[in-house]
Amino acid sequence: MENTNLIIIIIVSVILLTAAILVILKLTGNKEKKDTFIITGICDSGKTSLFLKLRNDKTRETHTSIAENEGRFPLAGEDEEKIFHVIDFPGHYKLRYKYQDFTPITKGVIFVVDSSTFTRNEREVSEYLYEILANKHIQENEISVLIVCNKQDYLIALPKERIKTSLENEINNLRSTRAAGVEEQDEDNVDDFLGYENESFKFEHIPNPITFVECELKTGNVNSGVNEIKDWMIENY
Ligand SMILES: Nc1nc2c(ncn2[C@@H]2O[C@H](COP(=O)(O)OP(=O)(O)O)[C@@H](O)[C@H]2O)c(=O)[nH]1
Ligand SMILES: *[C@@H]1O[C@H](CO)[C@@H](O)[C@H](O)[C@H]1NC(C)=O
Ligand SMILES: [Mg+2]
Repeated sequence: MENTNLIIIIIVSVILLTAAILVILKLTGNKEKKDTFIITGICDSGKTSLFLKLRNDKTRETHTSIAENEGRFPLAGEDEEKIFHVIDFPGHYKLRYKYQDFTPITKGVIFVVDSSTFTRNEREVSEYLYEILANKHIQENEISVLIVCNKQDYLIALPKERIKTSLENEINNLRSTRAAGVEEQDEDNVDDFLGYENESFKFEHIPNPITFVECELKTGNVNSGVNEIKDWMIENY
């Protein structure tokens, strides 16, 4: 008799405990909902121009001190039901690490490059991209990264293939000098070595899907590349 009571108590406890665990998992799962696209890149690359092109007129915009622009909106000219949370970060050196606060809820990273000044800024651009790819959340969640090679309207703009190769070479160099000391990033947040130790760095060696697109955001050109960016966002939605 006492035995049956004990068994009933155990069974009830197990059921209650399982229910509690499921509820907790559900709650924390929701909090970490990944729906954010972050737009990053060094100063003047065209981040704000891109943000404005993606947004449609019906945007309900919210401003915060950390971002230049932030909003939840359907992409201009696309399905109104699909609401994207997009944050345009300022590229100023001091604010550059702010994107890290959002990597736990990031769905995709849009990294904007000025293709017309790339040669001059190669090092700075590569260092910034390196930091992003080395971020713990970006790595663990294998976040997709879109590299937008902007300002293709300039004659001197480098094509995306050239930018890709240069970034790979720079990241390869950075990787070997990196181990010594990491900058302002949280040490827990970074894994310093990208790619295979036995081969020179290639984007194909990391688990994150990396895509390159060419675009021009200033001109009204219909083939401006903005549609490719939107398609990528919809694919990663
Ligand atoms: N020629 C040209 N200029 C661009 C293009 N995209 C942006 N710009 C200009 O580059 C400057 C910086 O753009 P902005 O979007 O403010 O860059 P951010 O600092 O990354 O937000 C602005 O003067 C833009 O008008 C482009 O595709 N072609
Ligand atoms: C280097 O290592 C990776 C994974 O560890 C492996 O897939 C690749 O074949 C290796 N390459 C060479 C040249 O040994
Ligand atoms: Mg801006």
